[in-house]
Amino acid sequence: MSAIDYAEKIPNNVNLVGDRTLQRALEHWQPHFLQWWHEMGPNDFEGADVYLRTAISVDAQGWAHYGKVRMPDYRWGIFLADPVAERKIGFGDAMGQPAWQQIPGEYRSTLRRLIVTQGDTEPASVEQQRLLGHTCPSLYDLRNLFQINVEEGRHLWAMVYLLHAYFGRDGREEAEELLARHSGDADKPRILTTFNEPISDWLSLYCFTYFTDRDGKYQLKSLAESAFDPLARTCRFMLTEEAHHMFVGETGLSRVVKRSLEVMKEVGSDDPDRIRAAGAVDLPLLQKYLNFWCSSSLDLFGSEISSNSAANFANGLKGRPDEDQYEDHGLREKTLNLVTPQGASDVPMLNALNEVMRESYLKDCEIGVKRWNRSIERAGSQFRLSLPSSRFRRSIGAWAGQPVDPQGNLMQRELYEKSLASWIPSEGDKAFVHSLMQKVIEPGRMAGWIAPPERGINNLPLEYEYVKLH
Ligand code: BYC
Repeated sequence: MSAIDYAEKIPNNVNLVGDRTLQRALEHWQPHFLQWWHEMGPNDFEGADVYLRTAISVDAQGWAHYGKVRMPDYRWGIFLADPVAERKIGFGDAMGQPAWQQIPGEYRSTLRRLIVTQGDTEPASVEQQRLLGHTCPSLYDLRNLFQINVEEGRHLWAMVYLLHAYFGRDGREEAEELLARHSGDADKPRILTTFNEPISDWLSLYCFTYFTDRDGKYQLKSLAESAFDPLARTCRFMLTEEAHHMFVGETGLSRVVKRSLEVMKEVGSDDPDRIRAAGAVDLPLLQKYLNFWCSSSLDLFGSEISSNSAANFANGLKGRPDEDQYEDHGLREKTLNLVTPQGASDVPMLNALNEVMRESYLKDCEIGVKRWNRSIERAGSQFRLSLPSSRFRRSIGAWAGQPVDPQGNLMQRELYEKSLASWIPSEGDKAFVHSLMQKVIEPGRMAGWIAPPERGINNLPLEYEYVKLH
């Protein structure tokens, strides 16, 4: 078990003090990060005391540290999961060879691109969420938002450490660029589309943490298999933090469903207008938000047929999540039958790995939907939530720009354009959701559109003052 050295300016468990040049380079980047946090992080909450969880070691017990912290004082640092002795590469053409502690020259630029793409999403999400504090449904939720934000900040540190430690001057330049691109910026946007979408209401936040953070889980799991051991170790630790983000999404959406069902019972109707008039989210509206964020997040897996994915796997840079569960780790002989708008064809499995991952991601997304539907059924409603087809509203890959309905059927473009407003949130829907977003900050109280959570944080009561505002 590695203890984390909190006596240092940059808390770490990588013996930073033993590499003065790297330490100086990261200490040079640190004030740039803090300036970015000040300008682009949660707006107006720098003086608040937030009940946050901080890692004190990278094992399970190390998570037990909770306390009130002002966010700018949060101890962002560099934490890698403990090394596995004599770890071997677990897939691809170099399977069985020792994992790399340094990057082979020929994979430098590809690995840098992967690390930069991963790193770019972390500050992007903080930027996307920066105004949400002003409309929090409760102090409990506000605290969870800030917990996510500081951890995304730490995930940025994780990638910046790798860039500084293993990529020399190029890496240092990329680390600066990670703070220079901004979500939704017309000139310097974030790299991946979903991270340029505005998150201006809490329903979107719960969808984002349900769908987009779950892409994070899948991508981190596949990078946790990497032959490049420092990347694998840092992703393994990031995954332990990611779990809370998906928890916020799943329980957030469950609470929205629960409240909608209560209001349906109260007004004795499932008429969307009456549910909205009573100040709750009607289920068809929730379905539109699911359609939007799920389809956007499906793009994050890349094209169905991708030479990048084939090379990344064959060269040992990026595996499949939980590579151990498979029997064949080379995949040179396998094919997958893929249906594209051009028809069905067998493609080499190596080139279809983005699709393999997207399919298992969708299965994981189904789990929450099934649970929500069970509570809807128990409440006696006929309505059922569902996930859109992976062909719906795609901007990347074989189905990009195709007029496809949420069930996956190709249709006439004109009808598709007309129908889109009934499948994803219209301007009117967004205006309604925004009208619900009123800040609630009395300890223990909840906004009217969301049910309270089942329990508080770290066994504290719901009435606890999770954020002390000044
Ligand atoms: N938007 O062969 P292709 C997270 C680009 S989320 C814009 O189709 P490939 C988090 C692609 O970059 C996890 N561009 O796909 C969640 C490539 O461009 P270049 C983030 C896109 O390369 C919540 C070109 O299209 N981590 O952690 O096999 C909060 C052709 O690419 C998009 C990662 O993504 C898109 N949606 O796979 C906070 C892991 N999709 O390189 C955090 C690292 C594709 O030719 N990234 N493109 O200029 C990767 O593994 C891969 O880059 C991708 C794409 C899976 C994204």
